[in-house]
Amino acid sequence: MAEAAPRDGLVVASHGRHCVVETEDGSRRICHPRGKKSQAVVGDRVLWQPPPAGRGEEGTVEAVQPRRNLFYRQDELRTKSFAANLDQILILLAAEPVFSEMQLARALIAAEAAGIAPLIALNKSDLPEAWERAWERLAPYRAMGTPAHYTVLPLSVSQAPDATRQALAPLLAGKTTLVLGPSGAGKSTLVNLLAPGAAVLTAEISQALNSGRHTTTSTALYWLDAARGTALIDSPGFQEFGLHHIAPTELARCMPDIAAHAADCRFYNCSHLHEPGCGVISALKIAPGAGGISESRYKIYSALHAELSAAPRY
Ligand SMILES: Nc1nc2c(ncn2[C@@H]2O[C@H](COP(=O)(O)OP(=O)(O)O)[C@@H](O)[C@H]2O)c(=O)[nH]1
Ligand SMILES: [Mg+2]
Ligand SMILES: [Zn+2]
Repeated sequence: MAEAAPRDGLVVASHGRHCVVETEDGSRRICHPRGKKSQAVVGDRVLWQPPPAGRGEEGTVEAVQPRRNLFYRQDELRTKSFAANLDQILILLAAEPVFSEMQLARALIAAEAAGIAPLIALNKSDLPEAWERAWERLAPYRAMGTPAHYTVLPLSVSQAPDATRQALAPLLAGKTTLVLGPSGAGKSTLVNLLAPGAAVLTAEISQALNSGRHTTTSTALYWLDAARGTALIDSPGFQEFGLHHIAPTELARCMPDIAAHAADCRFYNCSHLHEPGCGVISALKIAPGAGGISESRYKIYSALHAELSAAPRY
C-alpha cells in the first residue's frame, strides 16, 4: 500500500529524540525522527507521517522545514537547542532568588547572535527591598542604547496577575516567545497565568514523552489564544549557558553597550582589552546612564572574551 503524502505540523514539545507534533486541526501526537536530518526542536515546522494502519499511534518526522532562526547554547561537550523560529525571548528574573548577571549577559548575547529580540522582566515587585536591589543591578540594561535597546519590565506575576496580563499582552500578541530564566523566578507561574491549561498539558506531555523513562526536563509550547497565533515556550536550561558557538571577535557586536563604542577604537581589530586608543576602555569613564559602559559589563566582556578564546573552535 502506498504511503500517504507527508503532512504539515508544528513541534510543540520535545524530549530526547522524540517530539510531539501538532497537526493543522490542533490534535497532537508523538513522532520519532526518520533519521538524523529530521531531528526537530520545539517551534520547528515539520513534514510528518502517521503510521501505517495497525502500526500504533506514533508517527515519524520526515523532514524539518528551513528555520528562520535557532536559539541554542554550546559548551565543550555538546550543542543544546532550545527552540526554533522564535520572535522574541523573554528573560524572566526575580527579586529572589538573586540572579546572576553573568547568566543574564550570556542569554542576551546568545539572543543577539541568533538575531532574536530579547525582553527582560524583573518579577516579585511585591518584595520591595530585594526588588529595588535587583532593579538597581539592572541599571546598565535599562540604560543600554538610545532609544533603549532592552525593555526591562517590572512584574509581580503571582501578586498582581491582572497587571501582569495587561503589561505583557501587547508585547506577546501574535508572537512566539521563549521564556527563559533561573529556577524560582516565576516562569511556571507566568505560563500558567497566561495559558490556563498549561499545567495539565505539561503533565500529559511529560507522561506521554517519558512513559517509563526517568526525566526532569523538557521544552514545550503553549498557545495563549484559541486562534493559535500567540505562543509561549517554556524551557529549562538558563544555567550553564555555553557560548562556544560565538567567536571572541564577534562578542563585542553581541553586547550593545560595548558595540556602541567599538567604532571609536584606533585599531579596527581592537580586542578592547589593552590596546591604546580603545573607545570601549575610554567609555568606562562615562556613566552607563550617559551612554558609557558599566564596570560589571566590562568585566563580563573580559571574562567571556577569555573563555571564548580558550574554547576549541569547530
Ligand atoms: N512573592 C512572589 N512570589 C512569586 C511571584 N511569582 C511567582 N512567585 C513564587 O516563586 C516561586 C517559584 O515560581 P515558579 O513559577 O515555580 O518558578 P520557575 O522555577 O521559574 O518556574 C513559587 O513559589 C511562586 O509562587 C511573585 O510575583 N511574587
Ligand atoms: Mg518552572
Ligand atoms: Zn577597543
